Amino acid sequence: MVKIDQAIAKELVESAEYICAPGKGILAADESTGTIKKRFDAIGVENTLDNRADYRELLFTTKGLGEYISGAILFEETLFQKTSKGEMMVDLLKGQGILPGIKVDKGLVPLPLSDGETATTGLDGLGQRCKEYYAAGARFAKWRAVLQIDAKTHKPSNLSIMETAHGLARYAAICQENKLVPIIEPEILTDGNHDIEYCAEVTEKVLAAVFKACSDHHILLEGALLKPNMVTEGAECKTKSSSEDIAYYTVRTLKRTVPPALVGVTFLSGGQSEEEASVNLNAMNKLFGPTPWKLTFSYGRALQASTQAAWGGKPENVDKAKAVLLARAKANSEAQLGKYAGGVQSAGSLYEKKYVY
Ligand code: 5MM
Repeated sequence: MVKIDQAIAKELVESAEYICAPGKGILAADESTGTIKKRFDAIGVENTLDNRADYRELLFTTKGLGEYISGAILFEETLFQKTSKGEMMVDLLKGQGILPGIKVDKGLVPLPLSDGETATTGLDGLGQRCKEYYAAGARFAKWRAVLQIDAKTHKPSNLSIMETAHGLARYAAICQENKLVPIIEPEILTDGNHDIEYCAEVTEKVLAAVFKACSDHHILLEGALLKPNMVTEGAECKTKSSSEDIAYYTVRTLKRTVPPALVGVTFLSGGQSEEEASVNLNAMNKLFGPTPWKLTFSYGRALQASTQAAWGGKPENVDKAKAVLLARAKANSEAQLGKYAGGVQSAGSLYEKKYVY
């Protein structure tokens, strides 16, 4: 059995545990240039380098954010970017006790000879990039694989599951060798009319394959994080599950597949509204905790939608937008502790059909 260097292992464990401290979670602010354009289009902001910097400066200078957020995932541009005042973005984060993270995948391509399924790219040269990201201050990384779900067309196919598991495990090994905690993100999309039980079945199959591949690739689970979808019904399913049902099926699926050695599960929000994402996380921790791994958040849309709407690209709205971000971060922090009472101001549904970009 190949063993990871003990000094590296120690650092990985410390970083992963830091991220999963009680009441803390991750702000996923790693939208690629194309994705942030969609967010900016929705609020009438032009997608320029300066506007992207202004927006991310707003996020990272929100006073008190570090009380609820322990890590922020950045797009490569942001990791090396300065604010208008010449400060490095990563220094803003570090000043708040927030670990900088980096999205290292290079996006999706069609999986050849499949029925429209996708593969994630970015393994070539990843080791060298990880070294540069670490030198720039990153301490964890993220790689997103995307799977479709459809009983009629047998999706995800075995090929898609194998590709996902292998790609995530290879990426995780390269990250760990380079002192970055890997966030392993196999996202099963919510498109479709399937019920929650079918989602549970598929999620179980996918996670089992992912952790088998992690074992084959000698991943140090004590220095790694999983970023899965919650188990829910499809977006077009007529029967809507309660947060208790979502929590039950999600925790049951994790217990069947995720080794207790893993440090934490940091959920994606996957098109849930901000409030749903908080309430569902709260239900898991309140009704089914404690679990062997921390259950927390790594939300993109569900932490930023109201903030973006409040900002609208206007300097005079910056303080208001910061207050909105802080309120949602606090709500999710409480949800991590199973103490969220609900009702904090939030945006409506954030579902996007075919979130495959
Ligand atoms: C913030 O969005 C992340 C990057 O998206 P692109 O690669 O499409 O630009 C995304 O990976 C995100 O971290 C996860 O999907 C979770 O985000 P949500 O919005 O589902 O919580």
